[in-house]
Amino acid sequence: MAEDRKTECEKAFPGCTPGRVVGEGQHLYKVLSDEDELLCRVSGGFRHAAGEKGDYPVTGDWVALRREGSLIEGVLRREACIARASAGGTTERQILAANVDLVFIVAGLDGGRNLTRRGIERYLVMVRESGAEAVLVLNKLDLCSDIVSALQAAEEAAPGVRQILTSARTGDGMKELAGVLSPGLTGVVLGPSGVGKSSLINALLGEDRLSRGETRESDHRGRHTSTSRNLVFIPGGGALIDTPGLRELRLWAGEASLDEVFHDLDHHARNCRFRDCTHQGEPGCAVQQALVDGELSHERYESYLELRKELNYLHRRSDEQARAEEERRWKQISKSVKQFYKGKKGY
Ligand SMILES: Nc1nc2c(ncn2[C@@H]2O[C@H](COP(=O)(O)OP(=O)(O)OP(=O)(O)O)[C@@H](O)[C@H]2O)c(=O)[nH]1
Ligand SMILES: [Zn+2]
Repeated sequence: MAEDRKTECEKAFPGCTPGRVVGEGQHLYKVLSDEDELLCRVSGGFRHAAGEKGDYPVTGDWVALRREGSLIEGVLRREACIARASAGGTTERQILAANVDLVFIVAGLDGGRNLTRRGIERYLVMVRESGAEAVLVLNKLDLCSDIVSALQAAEEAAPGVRQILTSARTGDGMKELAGVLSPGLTGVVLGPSGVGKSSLINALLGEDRLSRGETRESDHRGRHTSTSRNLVFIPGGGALIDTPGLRELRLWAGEASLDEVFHDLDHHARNCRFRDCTHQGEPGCAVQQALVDGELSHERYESYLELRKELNYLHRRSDEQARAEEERRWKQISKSVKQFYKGKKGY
């Protein structure tokens, strides 16, 4: 148990003990403390104080626990969080995992749709936004017929990002993977369904803790089997959070994270004539020049534009929502004021 969490917990929530959320279900949280693992709910006070969904605990959170009644009284300070834009009507930040140091982005080397450059780039923007460190795990090495091309594609999509080749089936690369996750660190495993996230975690655990689905041989896609997020401890190493395959990864990130992931493009963009150059035909655009000179690939450029378009849309949407919310609040206030004066007249 981290000592600083104890101090923090005692200060903010006297009488409570700190614990870590190791699993989530409907309104239920599995919380591990120094003593044991408890199935908890949030307290009435917590619910009262909580504003939005994002205030509720997620896997990886440190929480203040009141043991009598198994109640969570509060969420302790969060470090790097992995988040995406929620699916559905309103656009909100949805936290998938909290207090994360490392993110293992898993891709499959078995062809099909398991190693797409766009997919990797999207995850990288997500990780950059969180502040955690990304590690690219290229799994199913045993099924790969052209390792050189696969590595080249991965390097193009994720320049400068650490890569580890693994096979959960044969055990290749597992030592290197385990070595990255030192004791005290928390990692999260992200990637599309069927790339072998659960298999990798099981191989690290040395047992079959998480259920596995069988891949349909015909289309390389695994069935969606994992249902909730779990945090497990790797023997002799750190902790790992398993997420269900993210089918719909809608980004929640700022422009800066995009520019950092596309630092190769951004490097050219600094020489554009106009500071607000969109790199889509303005005169004196250094990005266009880099494309002509072959210093930047068209594929990379297209990826960048696509992700930027998505982020612009996200930012517009959340601005609109914020404005609508503000308007609604003011209407509510002026209504209350009117009612107040109406009431006064009656006296
Ligand atoms: N040949 C081979 N098969 C693997 C490897 N890793 C995983 N698999 C198989 O791929 C399929 C999917 O593996 P899972 O571990 O369930 O994949 P997942 O990413 O956790 O999938 P979701 O739970 O749906 O997100 C299973 O049939 C595994 O046995 C590997 O390194 N080599
Ligand atoms: Zn430009």
